[in-house]
Amino acid sequence: PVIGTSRPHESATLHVTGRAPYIDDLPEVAGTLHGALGLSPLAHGRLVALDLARVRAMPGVVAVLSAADIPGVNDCGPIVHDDPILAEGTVHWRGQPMFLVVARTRGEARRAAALAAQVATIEPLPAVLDPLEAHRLQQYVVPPMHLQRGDAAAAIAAAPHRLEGRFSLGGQEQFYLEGQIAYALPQENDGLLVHSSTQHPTEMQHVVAHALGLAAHQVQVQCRRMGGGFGGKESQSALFAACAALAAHRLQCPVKLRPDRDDDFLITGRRHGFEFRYVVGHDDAGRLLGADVEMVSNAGASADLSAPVMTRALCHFDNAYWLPAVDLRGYCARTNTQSNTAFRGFGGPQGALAVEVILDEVARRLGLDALAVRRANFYGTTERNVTPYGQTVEDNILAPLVDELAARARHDARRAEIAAFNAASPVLKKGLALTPVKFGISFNVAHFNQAGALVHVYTDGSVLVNHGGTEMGQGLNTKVAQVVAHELGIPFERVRVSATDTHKVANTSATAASTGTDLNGKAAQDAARQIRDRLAAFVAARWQVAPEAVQFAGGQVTAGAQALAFAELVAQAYAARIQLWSDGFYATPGLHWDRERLQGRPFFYFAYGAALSEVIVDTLTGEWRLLRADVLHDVGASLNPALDIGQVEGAFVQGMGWLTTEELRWQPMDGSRAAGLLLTHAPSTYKIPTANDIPLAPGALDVRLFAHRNPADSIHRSKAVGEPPLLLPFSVFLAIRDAVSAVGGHRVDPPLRAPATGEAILDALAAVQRG
Ligand code: MTE
Ligand code: LUZ
Ligand code: MOS
Repeated sequence: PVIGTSRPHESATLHVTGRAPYIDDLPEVAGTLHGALGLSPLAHGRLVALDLARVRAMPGVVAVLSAADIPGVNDCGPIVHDDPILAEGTVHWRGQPMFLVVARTRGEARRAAALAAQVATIEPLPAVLDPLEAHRLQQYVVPPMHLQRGDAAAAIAAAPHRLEGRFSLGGQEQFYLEGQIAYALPQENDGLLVHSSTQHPTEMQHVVAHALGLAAHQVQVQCRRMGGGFGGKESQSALFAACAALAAHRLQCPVKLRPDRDDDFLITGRRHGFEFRYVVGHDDAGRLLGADVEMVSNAGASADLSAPVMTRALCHFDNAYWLPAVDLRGYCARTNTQSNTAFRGFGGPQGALAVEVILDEVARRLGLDALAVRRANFYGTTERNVTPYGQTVEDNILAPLVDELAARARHDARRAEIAAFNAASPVLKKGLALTPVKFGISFNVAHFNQAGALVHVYTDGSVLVNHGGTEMGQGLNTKVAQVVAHELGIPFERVRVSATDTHKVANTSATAASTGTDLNGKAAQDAARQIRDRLAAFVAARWQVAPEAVQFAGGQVTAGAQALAFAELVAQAYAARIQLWSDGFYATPGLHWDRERLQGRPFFYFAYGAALSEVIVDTLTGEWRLLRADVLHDVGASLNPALDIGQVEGAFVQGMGWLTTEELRWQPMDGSRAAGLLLTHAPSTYKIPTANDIPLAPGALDVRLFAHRNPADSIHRSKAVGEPPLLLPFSVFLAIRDAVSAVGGHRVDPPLRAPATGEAILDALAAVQRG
């Protein structure tokens, strides 16, 4: 069978042999010019003048373009239109592009662009880097949001126990291995072809068309693959696509724009850091009775996707738990930093980690096992099963999933073993935590939940598929090819998926919110079914059988004893003038959402999972290691277990990096030369996990898939996998907290911030030792 089997990624061989072409590998058309961006040297200021003549005089420079050269709208913001492509009037963060240099070579363009600080006259304005300071100033990129159920204040007042606290959570750089890039080529009659490394070709088409004053049908955007996106190329690929297109259109020459890693860090935003303030009321069993939470996200300089990110944060504060009364307020603070954007989980991880930290504290206060407190709060199956945003949780499998993991990974026994170890080990302390995940699947903006596909069957029986989704390494094209091969009953190898292209499938959504396979798999299935139905009707008439009796499997088409090779049938159908290609469409059913009240049914279904992590912490140095992690994750009926396990492992390690080693620091506005600079703008100072950070012992990162079929009518009853497992390494963070609190005999709650760097761990240890 082709569904449910572990096929390698469609480009696996190309990836590992270095033969998978990314945009910078495409053969350059003769006459290609290269762009580089001149960046703001200040975090905030009035842009009074740009002496571009000096830049134009640099060797190799062909043109220097600024906001005034944009013929259409100077905007690349995805929802709120507050994001200039090139700065106009004001600069809002240190690194904001002010002008575009186009030169014969990339080196010449970069050397000329490096004059930015010398050629810009900027009158400094006060800059705010800290989201809490912006919050005090009531400086937001979108209006505050409020999600409420019941009377939280009354529930807290009436509760047997009350807990109050704060939690600080850092942002995260996507660190896609292929950086942002666009290559724009002028086409006949004012057309443009833009190769863009983007999760959202249609959005790139719109931004380019608006910026240049063109119609959408003049702009073709193509993306064969990305070397990772992780949300960072959902909206923020637009600035690069627009700049390359602007120069190509103006100069009528091909123009490539590939910022280096440092510029990519300085220009683009990342995961929103969050600051939480909470008050909860709970009972003796640790059940949360009321929660009053303020979430302040660091939105950066513009709105970008901050509003839907905050919506998802608010709608994932419940994580796996029934919360009878909540009062959740979300503030997207405007700061003078890069504009933060989508990153795997899209606010969900931030919101859900807050409740996990709260439950961890509740358990410690009550002297109860944290897993017991979590279980006491789980959503029910027939009652206690409505989310604060009004959606009933109909597919809850938390209890059996967590029971299975806890048994397999010997949770209770290991708790006791760790307590014994810690009692005998004054310096090295072990910690353990088991955390669950519930993650809502669908875009929380209902109309994005649609997709299209195009399936061509050629007369030799080979098949070409285009769909609206983009391949960023996650294996979407492999899964869609599996779906089409299954419908037509042909071997996987007979199906090829080609580049995503706005000239083939129109009006696509971003490949995001983990919905790539759910949406595009269904659309491709629709297209393939139409072709199969036509072929079935054709052959049924010849064989004198009912069309439903015709089977497509194993490269054969059969009805009873009659059989024909698929390729032979296709050739005959072509001769009989049967249409051998089709489009397909899908829109997720049953979704509705009231954006003002934050109520409705935003999600088609939920994906679940749980992880148990064990760490060891050196309490003298703050160093630690992950000793073992056991994961049980729900992907419904897996379309491709190898790809799904790869997604779970990758998300686990990526989420672990976010919560432990990846720290973002900006130079404070201290009057120094570096004021406002993102100091951690390269791999030398920003530490992502490596292969050495996974547990060393063989099999010690043990990822398994929960046996389950999606009760919702998803593609072959599978579930989305891209983002939900990013929440699994909450268990690593809380295991570190557990180890730190062991120092104080688990009497003191460690004030451990995230990321739990060595420094943060030492700070928390010091606080615990003070008592
Ligand atoms: N996996 C790889 N290898 N590279 C990526 O960039 N992005 C993640 C996830 N897995 C990503 C990835 C994010 S943020 C999302 S939303 C989903 O993949 C998008 O793809 P899907 O909807 O097809 O799962
Ligand atoms: N909502 C969501 C969105 O849940 N995930 C996304 O990636 C997204 N992107 C844009 C707008 N809403
Ligand atoms: Mo993923 S953050 O939805 O691109």
